[in-house]
Formats: sequence, structure tokens, C-alpha cells
Amino acid sequence: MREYKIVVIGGMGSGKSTLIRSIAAGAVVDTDVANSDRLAADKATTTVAMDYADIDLPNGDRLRLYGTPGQQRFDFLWPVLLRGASGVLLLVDGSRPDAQATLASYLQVVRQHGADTPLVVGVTRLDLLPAPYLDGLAAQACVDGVPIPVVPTDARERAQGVRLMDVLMSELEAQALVARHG
Ligand SMILES: Nc1nc2c(ncn2[C@@H]2O[C@H](COP(=O)(O)OP(=O)(O)OP(=O)(O)O)[C@@H](O)[C@H]2O)c(=O)[nH]1
Ligand SMILES: [Mg+2]
Repeated sequence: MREYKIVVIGGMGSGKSTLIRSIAAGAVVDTDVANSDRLAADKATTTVAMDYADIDLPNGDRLRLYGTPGQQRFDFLWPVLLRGASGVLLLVDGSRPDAQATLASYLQVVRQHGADTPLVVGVTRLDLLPAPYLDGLAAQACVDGVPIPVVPTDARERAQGVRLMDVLMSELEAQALVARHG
């Protein structure tokens, strides 16, 4: 049996807690409290420590999912949670005008932590845009010049959350294959 620590990181309101709740379908620990920063994200609650869920896969492997708190004042927790991660899901709220800048700054955070940790970008809330665009984000999603997958994802939809997770798991497998065969 293998265990994977998967960290979900991204800006406030990008859907980290929602995604983890969708994927885990029940057994979730969260630390959400009333949101006092409605300017940064207009929603009722925000995470102050982390989200956590563990998921047993049909093949016996286990996923441990950790969601970071998005508020900048908790950025000291991001490297703590990223430590030992097998893979990272980076969520970007695609409905925000600053989505590209946000992606760039989180890519930096993840890269500083470990450039070769498998990484996938999920772009949420695209249905809120009149004309969804992904090209700019996809063009920008590179680590050390290597493109990384960018997947449109509605964090509220379990099937879409699971698909995003699947893309990350295949990145993990691809990396393991390359490591074995060079
Ligand atoms: N319309 C729409 N709403 C979405 C989508 N994905 C997520 N949401 C909503 O966006 C909000 C995201 O909130 P959270 O899941 O609390 O975000 P978070 O990233 O955990 O935020 P912090 O904990 O504050 O950092 C929720 O209200 C979700 O229902 C999407 O694709 N479309
Ligand atoms: Mg949250």
C-alpha cells in the first residue's frame, strides 16, 4: 500500500475547501470560520489552519489531502503543509482579472518548495465569466520551462474534482516511470 500526501494550494476563494469536500464526499476535517475579509473573497467562511481528508483508493493506496488557508496572513503555513508532499494541486480562480498574476505567484511558492514535485493547475469558477479563457493561464503554467497541465475544474462537482486528482496522479506515475527508466 502506498500513501500520497497531496497539498491543495491557491488564493482565497479559489475553491480549495470545496474541492476537498467534493473529492472526499464526507469525511473531512476543516477549520473554516466566518470570513471577515469579504473584499478579498465574497464568501461566508474561510480556512484558518487547514483542510484535511483521507481517501482510500480501490487499489488499496491512500491519499492524504491537505488544503492550505488562502489568506496571505497565513502564508507561513504553506511551506509547513507542503513539506513532504507527493503532489500539489494549485487552484486558480479563473473568474478574477488577476488570475494570471496569482498563478505566477503561486507557481513561485510551489517551485521554491521543490521544483520537481508533480503539479497540476485547476482553474475554477470559469462559468462566472461571459467568455471563459484559458490560453493565458495555460501559456504561463510552466516550471523551469516545462509546461504543466491546466485543467478547468468546477470545485463543487465531485466528478470534476476527481478528474483533477486523476491528472495529478498520472503526473506522479509519469515521474516515477522517468525515474525508473531515465
Ligand atoms: N460558480 C462557481 N463557483 C465555484 C466553483 N468552484 C468553487 N466555487 C465556489 O467558490 C467558493 C470557494 O470557496 P472555498 O472552497 O471556501 O475556497 P478556499 O479556496 O477554501 O478559500 P480560503 O479557505 O478562504 O482560502 C465556494 O463558494 C464554492 O462553491 C466553480 O467552478 N464555479
Ligand atoms: Mg478554504
